[in-house]
Amino acid sequence: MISKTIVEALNSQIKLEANASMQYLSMASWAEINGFNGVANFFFGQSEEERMHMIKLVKFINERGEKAVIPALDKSKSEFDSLQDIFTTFLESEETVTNNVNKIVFQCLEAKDYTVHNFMQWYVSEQAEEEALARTILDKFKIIGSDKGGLYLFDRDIENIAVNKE
Ligand code: OFO
Repeated sequence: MISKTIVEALNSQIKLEANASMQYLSMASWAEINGFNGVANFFFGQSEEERMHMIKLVKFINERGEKAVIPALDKSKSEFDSLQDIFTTFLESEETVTNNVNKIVFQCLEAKDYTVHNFMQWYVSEQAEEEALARTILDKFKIIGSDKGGLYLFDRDIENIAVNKE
């Protein structure tokens, strides 16, 4: 039995993962249209991952005898100024998700719900990895700036980052 507060908190996390999945799909589509196929593949992959994170929560809630709520989603951002803008949005999105994960972990401790606390540790690690990835990529833009050759090479190299992640 999970407390009502914790069920609501977990359901809020479903919405954030779903929002992130759609946001990354929107970014993948923008990159594809603008000729950055490497970045497009990267975000198609990220979008799938976020969907998987969402489903993991849905199953966990339902398997514990509670009810997962499949939410209406926020409208994703679909216009971007540049690749740097895309990856800034990526980091901001991950930070939003991390804040909610941390909030839930705190609520679990308050409620002495160590089972959900344990389940949420997977999300804590995942968020640390994804924020680090977003920051590493954004650091590269400090070197590249808007140099076209640099952006071309970046788009080629990010496919390797995407492959290495799997
Ligand atoms: Fe769901 O892993 Fe980041 O947001």
